[in-house]
Amino acid sequence: MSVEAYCDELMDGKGYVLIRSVFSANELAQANRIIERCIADEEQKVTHFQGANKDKMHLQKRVWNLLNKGEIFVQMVQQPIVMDIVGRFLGSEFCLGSIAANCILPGGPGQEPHIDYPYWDMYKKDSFPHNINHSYPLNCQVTILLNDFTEQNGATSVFPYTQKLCRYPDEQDIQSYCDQMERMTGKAGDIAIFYGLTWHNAMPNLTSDQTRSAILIQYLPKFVKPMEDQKTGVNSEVIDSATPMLKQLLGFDYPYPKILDKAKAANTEGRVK
Ligand SMILES: O=C(O)CCC(=O)C(=O)O
Repeated sequence: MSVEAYCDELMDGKGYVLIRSVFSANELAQANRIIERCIADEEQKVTHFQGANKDKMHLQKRVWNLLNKGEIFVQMVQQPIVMDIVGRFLGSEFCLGSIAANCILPGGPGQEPHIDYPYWDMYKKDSFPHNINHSYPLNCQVTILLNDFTEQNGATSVFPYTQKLCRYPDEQDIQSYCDQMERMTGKAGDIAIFYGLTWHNAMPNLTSDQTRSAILIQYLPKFVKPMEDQKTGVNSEVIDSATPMLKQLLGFDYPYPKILDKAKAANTEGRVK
């Protein structure tokens, strides 16, 4: 499939595509080893989208800011096929909004259907620009399957074509569209690319012995503020050895906001008397 065809599918087709066998067993092993260590060490980290069952929230773990956690994530975030597709979809100077792991442990409850940043609070429609619609995208998500995703272990669900509705799903929407729901099942190393306006959610992990882990990468057009603060959150060692692509992703090539007169922000030199 061509880059154009992928973009058409994200925009006007189902809103998501699966690409098989993008990452090798060796790359997955490196990523899984680090993430397993992080989730063993850290306090439970709940996701920003909660499922219905609060008693089981500790069975979902999130590891944020992966660029600081290992070189493998620095490589994954710059995967060349993904760079081509996202660069066409969001414009060539796109940036990184977030890279995190989402692990659904056995018995983990999953999430409710939602849309992703910067659309994440679109239930307040009035806080978004007049006439906002899906026709030019402010988000592109990539999910890297770190182990096989099955219907049993909580493979992400997705509601095809809902990106075109450009709205946060309510209870009634979910009832009306549930027959059309599909699952992003696949093998470890596959990736899903989707437009974050497409309703989706992690599903409950019904197994008793398999953790379902994914890396979630959020890409944004150059002018949208990243969700994770890349410039201050990413370690200087990562920044100092960054490729030109990574520097772009971290927002170093984009000059705004900027002070455009001689006055310094913190003093009154520029005040007109
Ligand atoms: O892990 C998943 O399957 C989906 C996670 C997700 O959609 C999110 O946390 O925004």
